[in-house]
Amino acid sequence: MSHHVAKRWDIFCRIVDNFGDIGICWRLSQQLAHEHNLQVRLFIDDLVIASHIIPTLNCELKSQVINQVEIFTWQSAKTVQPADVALETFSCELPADYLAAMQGNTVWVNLEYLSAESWVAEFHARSSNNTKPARHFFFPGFTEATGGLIRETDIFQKSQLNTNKQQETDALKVSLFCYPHAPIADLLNAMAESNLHIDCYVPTSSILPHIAAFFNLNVIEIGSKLSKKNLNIHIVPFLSQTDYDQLLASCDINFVRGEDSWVRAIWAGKPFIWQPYLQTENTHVTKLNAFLDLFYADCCVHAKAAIYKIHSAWVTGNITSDIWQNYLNTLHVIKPYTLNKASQLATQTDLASKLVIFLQKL
Ligand code: TRH
Repeated sequence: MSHHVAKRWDIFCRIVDNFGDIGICWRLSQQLAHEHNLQVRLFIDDLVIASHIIPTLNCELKSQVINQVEIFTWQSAKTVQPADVALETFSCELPADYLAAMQGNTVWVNLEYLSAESWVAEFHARSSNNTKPARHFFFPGFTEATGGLIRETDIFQKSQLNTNKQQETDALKVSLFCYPHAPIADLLNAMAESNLHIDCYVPTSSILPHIAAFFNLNVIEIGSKLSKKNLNIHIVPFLSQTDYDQLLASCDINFVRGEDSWVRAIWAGKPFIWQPYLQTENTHVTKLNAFLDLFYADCCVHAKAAIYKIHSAWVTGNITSDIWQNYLNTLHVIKPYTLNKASQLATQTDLASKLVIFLQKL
C-alpha cells in the first residue's frame, strides 16, 4: 500500500444543463483547496456558462487561478500531466488524451449525483476494474454509510448568524428558485390569497417569463417589484453563491431545485420545498419521496401530511390555496423540525472530507 498523500487533484466538469454541475464543482474545488490544502485544477468545458457561477472568470484565458483553484479549459487537459487524483463528475467522461496519459499513478474517481434512496449506501465506494486504471464510484448521501453532503466547515454556523440578523417584520419571506415547468402561476395565486403578507424574492432565472405572464407583462427587469393582493414579488439579480446562501438563511421558506441549491437550503436551516431535476420514468418522483421519507421521518403526522402534499403538488400537479395555506399553518412545527434535522446532518462528516479519507484508504 502506498503512503503517498494525494495532494494534486484534477476535477472535470462538463456543463450538461443549468448551473448544478458547475455550482457543485466550483464549490467542491474551493473547499478541497481551502480546507484540505490540496492543489486543485478544475477543467471546464464551457467557460461562458461557468462565468455565471464564477463571476471573475476570464473566458478568454486557457488557464487562470481564482480563489486558489487553477481553472483550465477542457482542451487544456490534452497537454497536462495527470494529477494524483482525477475526479470525474457526474460521469462526464475524462478527455481521451488525459485518460491515455493517466498510467498507474492517478486514482480515478467518479462523483455521482446526490440521492436519498437506500441503494446509495450499497453502491457507494465500489470500484470497476473494467477500465485501466480502475474507476471508483463515490456517491453523496444523507447517511454515514454514503459519501456525505457538501458542507463547508462554517456554513451552518454562518447561516445561523444570518438568521439572527434578520429583521422582524410581519411579512413572510420566501425565496423562489425552480424549473419553468413548475406550477408557478398557481403558487403565485396561492401566495396572493394567503392570510399573511408574503415577500417573495426571485433571483433572475428562466422562470421570469412565467412571472411576467402572471402579471400580464411582456418583460420584467431586475429590481422590479410586483404586487397582487398579499403577495409582493422582488426580482433580484442571479446572486453569487455566497449571497444566495445568505438569501436562503434570511428567508422563512425557500423553494429550491436540482442538487446544489437543495443542499444549501438544508444548511440554511429553514423550511424548504424541493423540486428535483426532471427525469424520465418518474425517477425524480422516486427521488423526491425517498428524500421526504428520510428527512421527515421523525416529523409529526400532521405537518408531514402538509409537507408531502405541497411537494407532490409542486412537482407533479397544481398548487392550490388550500395546500399552500395548510403548509403555512404547520410552519410553527416545520421550522424547528428543519433546523434540528439540519443541525443533525451537519454533525456528519462532509463530502470533501470523506473524499479525502476515501483516497487515503485506497
Ligand atoms: O441549476 P440546477 O437545476 O442544476 C441541475 C442539478 O444539479 C441536477 O441534479 C443536474 O442533473 C443538472 O443540474 C445537470 O440546480 P442546482 O443544482 O440547485 O444548481 C444551481 C446553482 O446555482 C447552485 O450552485 C446555486 C447557484 N445559484 C447562485 O449562485 N445564485 C442564485 O441566485 C441562484 C438562484 C442559484
